[in-house]
Amino acid sequence: MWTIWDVKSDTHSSPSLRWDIFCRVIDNHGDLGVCWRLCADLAQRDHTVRLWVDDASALAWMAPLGCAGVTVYSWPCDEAMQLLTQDKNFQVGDVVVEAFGCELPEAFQALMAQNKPAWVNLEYLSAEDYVARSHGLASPVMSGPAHGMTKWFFFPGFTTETGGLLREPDLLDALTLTHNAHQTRQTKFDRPAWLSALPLDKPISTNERLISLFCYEPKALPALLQQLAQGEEPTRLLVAQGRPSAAVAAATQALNMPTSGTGQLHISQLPYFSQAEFDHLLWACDFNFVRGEDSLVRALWAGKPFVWHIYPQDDLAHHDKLHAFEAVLDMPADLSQFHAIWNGLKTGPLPALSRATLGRWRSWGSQAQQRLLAQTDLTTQLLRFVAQKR
Ligand code: TRH
Repeated sequence: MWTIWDVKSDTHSSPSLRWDIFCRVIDNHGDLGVCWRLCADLAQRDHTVRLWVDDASALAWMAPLGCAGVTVYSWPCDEAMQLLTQDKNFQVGDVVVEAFGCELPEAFQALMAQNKPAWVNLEYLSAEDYVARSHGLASPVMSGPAHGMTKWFFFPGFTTETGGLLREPDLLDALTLTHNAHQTRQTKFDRPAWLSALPLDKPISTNERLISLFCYEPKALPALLQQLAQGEEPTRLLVAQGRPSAAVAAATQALNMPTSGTGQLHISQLPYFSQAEFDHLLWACDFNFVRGEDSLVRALWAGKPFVWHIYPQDDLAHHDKLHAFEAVLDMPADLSQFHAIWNGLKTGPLPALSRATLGRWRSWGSQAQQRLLAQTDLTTQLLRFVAQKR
């Protein structure tokens, strides 16, 4: 079972490598979401990946078809890992990725000490200044079975001094932007066909403005629902499963609003999508509410206006993180104000999502996308990085 690494022939400029990627699911879906995107991107570039994860259950909807070149293993308990690594046929990969500082099993580390793979600690995404300072730093291992080895910090980010953002080589093909006579953007993605295939309670009509909702439990959610219900045009709110759906149910109940909305607002529940379909949702909507880490990046690639619900931290460290993000992408002041209220940094009325406002924010979303497209993507940077470290 462990012997055979299905190594593909080296047809690309960088050699095909064997990767061991370790992921612990802390909460929500971002840890696994980011790791899966990385695994699939590497496999698409002819690498072979073993993903070790302590809770792979979300892959049933995130990646129901799996991905050729990626094998998922449940993270074994220490004893089981010890047995595994004692198997003479078991080999450590060329690169080991410890995602988000998850500690690698000691038995695995012991094997690494013999085989000396490149050891990368993939960190969380932030726009804060420390990222550029810390990206690529060495962390000598001073104790334990891998004593004497070096771990390397790899920080995703929004500037050229960082490890960049995950962006698959073919993402742009699907998103290739052309301009029609009215200068509205079109993509190769067939939006009308995709929307009409959605399993919704009521078909979408062409005059409806589409807003997706993927969030935690923002205090301002009832205010948003009220604003949309009283808005100048009909809005369809497409609500993601899980916490967003529960938050909307609580908000409608608090407002004494029908669960399907009222006035200009119609609320529809979405199914759990695969990651690819989730991307399509972001491309299809006029405005996206996203959260955490991975959906933020995908909202940026969609080039549409969006609001980010940042992962809240007890020590309020997310406040600085949010401000750094707003600054690095020159967010318009009223969109910043929306973020401050949505994320609970301020109270007050949410800026109105009027047609004119969304138009301005759309230009910003498009500029942000273009600016980030000039950056080398994370996987390409990671491949260059490990080539220097092996
Ligand atoms: O789920 P999240 O809130 O994850 C968070 C963050 O990553 C945060 O930084 C981390 O500390 C915390 O988890 C533990 O949001 P995120 O990062 O956007 O991850 C959601 C993933 O789920 C993303 O890969 C997209 C995917 N997804 C689907 O594939 N289908 C769906 O229907 C939905 C709603 C999401």
